[in-house]
Amino acid sequence: MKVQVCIIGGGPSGLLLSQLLHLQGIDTIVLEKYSRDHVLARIRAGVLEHGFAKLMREAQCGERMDREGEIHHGFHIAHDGRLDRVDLHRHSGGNSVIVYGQTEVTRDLYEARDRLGGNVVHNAEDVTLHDIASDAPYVTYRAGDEVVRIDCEYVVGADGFHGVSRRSIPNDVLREYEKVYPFGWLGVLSRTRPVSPELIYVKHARGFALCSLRSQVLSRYYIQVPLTDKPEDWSDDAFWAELKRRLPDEVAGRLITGPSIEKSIAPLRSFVAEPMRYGRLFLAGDAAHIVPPTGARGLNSAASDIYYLYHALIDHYRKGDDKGLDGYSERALARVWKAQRFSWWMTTLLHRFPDRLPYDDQLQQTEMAYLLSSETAMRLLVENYVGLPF
Ligand code: RFL
Ligand code: PHB
Repeated sequence: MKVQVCIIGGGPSGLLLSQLLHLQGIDTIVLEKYSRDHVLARIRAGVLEHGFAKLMREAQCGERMDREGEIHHGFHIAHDGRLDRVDLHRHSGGNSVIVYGQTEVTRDLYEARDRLGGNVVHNAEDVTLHDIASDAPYVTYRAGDEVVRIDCEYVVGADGFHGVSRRSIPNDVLREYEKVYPFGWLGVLSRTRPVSPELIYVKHARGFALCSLRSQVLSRYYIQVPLTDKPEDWSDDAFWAELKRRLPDEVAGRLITGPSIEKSIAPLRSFVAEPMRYGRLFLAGDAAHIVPPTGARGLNSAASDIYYLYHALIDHYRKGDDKGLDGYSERALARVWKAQRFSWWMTTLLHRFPDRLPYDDQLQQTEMAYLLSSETAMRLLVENYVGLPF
């Protein structure tokens, strides 16, 4: 089989790129390791920036997002028993974010791919990249006993942090920058009314917490836990009790609890791989970079990669202009590092670090006080949270 662009990974990055390219008459195949049900069972991001939403609309996948997603003009920061509001709308000059789950984004993208007859292969095992430094790369995968070969012009590695694409770049070319945080987030999804119509990020002496939502009947809560904890260690009752301890009294008093529908622990990590291009391989999304979820940047960073790559491929196929492809890595990384900086900053501001010094506590408190008293500091936060321009 021969296609123009072979995309590895059927998460939001891979599906969005294949949909956008298809609409421009560029031929793609998506190779996904797992079943569709498996991909759609993952609960991840909840906050989308406008740049991402715009791309979804351009991909003709924005209809349900615009109907069911909630526009949020602000969020809250809870600290020292108080609740302060961050006014996204005011400090960004009218911008906001959309609360719409990544699971729904992915579902909409799959449905759009089906509508156009897009080629998405599930349960593609042993995906292997070949000759990516040559002008004739190809990818093989196994379907049962059969090995299938896809010849292509370009390969896009959108196969997440644990994928194979990044590992196909030779060690003497690839540079990796990594920071692993000494804690994780225990997340619970429950069919209960959210405690607040807007998100609440909580800084507390017992550790960080986050009150988020998927809709007015579906809540998503997180608490910071040690890396050694397992989801089975936490009964629903223990989770709700710990969350309540970290919330200001007036918020804890109105928290509605219920059985968890999903419970999982995500370790917190910052990671960047450079370069994001090697020969005919282009990396996009979590395959190239990871952020701790505190700043809600992960999926949104993937969106700018897809935007740059999509336009670079159009320029190549339409005009024979390769400037976009040649500059892709540098351009994408410039924005990726800004998302890294912001996510690290939000994480440092709000979490309790086990090895911190009393000096670090003082700095953290000063940072919070400064943020809440300075319009300039607040604007910096908001500019990054609503998303820097692509
Ligand atoms: P994904 O979603 O990991 O998809 C990669 C796909 O590739 C497949 N795959 C392979 N396919 C073929 N062959 C192989 N060898 C393969 N290996 C893997 C996988 O099965 C998968 O389907 O990467 P993608 O598409 O780049 O998307 C990135 C986002 O998923 C991620 O950045 C966000 O979820 C991060 N994130 C958030 N981002 C936001 O922008 N806003 C948020 O509010 C937000 N909240 C979060 C988050 C991530 C979280 N976790 C669990 C880390 C909250 C949490 C808790
Ligand atoms: C979520 O709803 O899952 C969520 C929201 C905001 C974040 C991280 C996760 O910063």
